[in-house]
Amino acid sequence: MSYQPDLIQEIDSMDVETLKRAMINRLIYSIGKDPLETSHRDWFLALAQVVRDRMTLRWMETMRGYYLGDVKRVYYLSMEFLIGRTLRNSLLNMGFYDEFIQAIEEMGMDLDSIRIMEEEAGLGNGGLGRLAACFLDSLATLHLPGFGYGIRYEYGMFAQSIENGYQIERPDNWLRYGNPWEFARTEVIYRVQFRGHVAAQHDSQGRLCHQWLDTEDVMAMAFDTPIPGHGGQTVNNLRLWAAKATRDFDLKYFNEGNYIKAVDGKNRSENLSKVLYPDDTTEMGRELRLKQEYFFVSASLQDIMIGFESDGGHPVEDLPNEVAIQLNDTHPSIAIPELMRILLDKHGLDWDKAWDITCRTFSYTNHTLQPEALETWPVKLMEALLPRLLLIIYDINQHFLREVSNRHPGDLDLIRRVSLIDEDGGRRVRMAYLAIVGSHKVNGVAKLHSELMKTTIFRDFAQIFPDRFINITNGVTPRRWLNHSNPALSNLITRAIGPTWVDDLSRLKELTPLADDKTFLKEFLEVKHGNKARLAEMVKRRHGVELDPDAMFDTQIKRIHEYKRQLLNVFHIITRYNRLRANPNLDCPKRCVILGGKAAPGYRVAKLIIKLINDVADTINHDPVVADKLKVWFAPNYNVSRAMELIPAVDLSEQISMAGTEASGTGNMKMTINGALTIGTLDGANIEIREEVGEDNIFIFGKTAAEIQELFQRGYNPWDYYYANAELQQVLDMIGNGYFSMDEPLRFRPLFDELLHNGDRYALLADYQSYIQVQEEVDKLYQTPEEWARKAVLNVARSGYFSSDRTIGEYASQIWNVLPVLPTDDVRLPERWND
Ligand code: 26Q
Repeated sequence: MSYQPDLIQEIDSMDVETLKRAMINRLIYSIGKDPLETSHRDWFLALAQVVRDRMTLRWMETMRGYYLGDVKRVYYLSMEFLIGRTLRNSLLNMGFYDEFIQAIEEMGMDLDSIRIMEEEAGLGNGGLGRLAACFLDSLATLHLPGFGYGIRYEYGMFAQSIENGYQIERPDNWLRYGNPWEFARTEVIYRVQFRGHVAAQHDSQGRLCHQWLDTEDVMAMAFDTPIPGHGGQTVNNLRLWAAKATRDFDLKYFNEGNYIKAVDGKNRSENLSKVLYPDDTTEMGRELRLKQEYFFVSASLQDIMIGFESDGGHPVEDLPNEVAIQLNDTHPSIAIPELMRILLDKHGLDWDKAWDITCRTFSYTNHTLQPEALETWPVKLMEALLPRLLLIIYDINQHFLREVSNRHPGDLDLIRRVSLIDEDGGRRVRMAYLAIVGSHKVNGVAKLHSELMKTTIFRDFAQIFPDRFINITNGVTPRRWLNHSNPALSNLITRAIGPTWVDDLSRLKELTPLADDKTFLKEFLEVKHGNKARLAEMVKRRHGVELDPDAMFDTQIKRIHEYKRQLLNVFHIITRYNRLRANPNLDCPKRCVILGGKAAPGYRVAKLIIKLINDVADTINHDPVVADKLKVWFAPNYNVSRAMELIPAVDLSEQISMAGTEASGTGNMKMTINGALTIGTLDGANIEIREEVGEDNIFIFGKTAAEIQELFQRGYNPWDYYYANAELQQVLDMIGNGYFSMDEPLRFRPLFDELLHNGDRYALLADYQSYIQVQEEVDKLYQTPEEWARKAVLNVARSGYFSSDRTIGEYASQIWNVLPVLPTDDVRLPERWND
């Protein structure tokens, strides 16, 4: 059929009557439900389609514009995209939220009861995955040609429930009722090879050629999700891959007459995209994980190359001018040898040319300094699973090490240290080193982290490639994390300075003079109190737990990890409890301490910390002596939706990792822009938060990264601190001796032992006193609400730097060299297409 633009019905009407008609017709014709007999979920699915319809043409026009403009594109490769719910975000970004609400209400429904029927897309663990989602929002908002590539996990991050104080994991079957946002591209499907062997032979010109043969293949099928930017003009694409069995796989066994085995094999290859690994640092070496990584990388690169080749007939040497590929941590770093494989084996390029193209195409973001969290894979596993890629990695290593030894003749120890292969204790491929060597830029995610990267884990590389290492401080999208999640504060801000802050967060600085305006401060306090009251009501309804909105909401929400030191928070809670028990009339404001976060299912200590928090909460919340001064609540199943409810209600943001361990943090930024004050160490982005908001408007405690280093070099003895501080000793003894676990007195002994007999790796004891002292200052300030509000308003006013728009602008200019593509009318329903 020929292309006939006049037949296309442009679905862009946003008036209330049209919306109502669309909603009911979608319900009937797409969902197949009788309007007289519907559930909230049916309505959600129908409404989602109404919204998606209004993005679809803009999305096609955006893609068309990139194609016609022949512009350089950026591809963001990430194992995780922690998107959360989409309905309200799309409505607000597309700009018809109010009309939509009115339409729903006129039909006798309310948005909230429908909106919560949406399953959240929890395709990520925590910060790294959520950062990828914020970046997609900013790319589209800035009109940048940016595409996300990842895996369409059938099961995302597990759901956490708390039973008897323990974490219980349940599978997250998020696709059960269908996903209304995605388009299945049954025709966009690529073959991904595994196992087999490599045959090397010389071609007619005498060049060595490699063939990867007799492989076991899996197919990758594309699912596309439109990503609207703020304003709804640019709509980008997120492409996620699902594993499908190959047809020849089936045939082989069907022909043998073994039906069961054929179907079983099919199931096993489709398992590849079944589940997200619920581990946000250690616990590596699982074969399925490596398969997932290569699976999505191989499919993405095939797709990228097809896009490149169909776009303007560029020679392959032009790739780095047309394409930038960002590696979100090392998880997709197998892309470097994979692109080499394509250039060498498919395009027949010589090594030097292929390597030059590869390095100029890739860049790598590092998200952790902890050496034990750096990804490595056993050579044996890689040899079995990806034999051709291992050979290429060997060749990359050989070229690299030759260059190093030319520059540093005879330095054999340097060669051993920087080799892509770790030869000690079972040979392993060091993926971070591979990512550095194969990229033109390597960035850390906050100033301190980027500095430490160069002086610790990657010291040798920073000397070899001094211009390669840069910092790009993380950010968060102000659309989701302020405009959507905190309407009360957003309205207050907009009334004061107008609406432009939503896509130019630096405008928040115009709030600065209002920090001295008593009426504004009063309004700010009312907004915060309202948010707390709303949260308290929800918590009461869902969990039966009473939170007093007049109390200070003191909040630590993030993955449970020893380095993040939730235990230090518990030390403070217990100290406060002991002080109140000893002196029930102690003059301090009422606190409600909220903790939340998931522990990796195999992380024993983290799970025990959750149980401790719940046992401590149980003791304290049942003690009438402290009832009107202290309350502790562990918020179960912390995820993006819970974060959006909690963060607007936070007074005090706990960012208390040991200095030098938290690469950046992004929750810290979200709470700052929502008018919380931070209590934190000089770690990650906390340092830059202090720089922005001013040291009088943040509570900093504890040792610096340098002091921590020195402490451990000197020989840190936690017992010194135990004996020097009676309150600390009491806290530790209560935990270790079963004060909170009378039914099982030794339950928490492993935590006590970790701290006192195992060296207290994260220096909780060393930072305890300073933490407690600063908490006293927090108390004092909270007793003068107006002073507190003044500082909180200054935090908001000075938080503009932490927008991911600023972050993405820096990636675009310093790494990718991509430019915005402003929406024009030329791309709208052209007369002829494809000539
Ligand atoms: C690796 C191998 C096997 C299984 C799982 C993993 C894995 C998965 C997720 C390793 C790491 C992660 C996630 C790491 C992460 O979220 N890091 C955080 O990234 C944020 C964004 O830059 C920072 O703000 C945080 O400081 C950092 O902890």
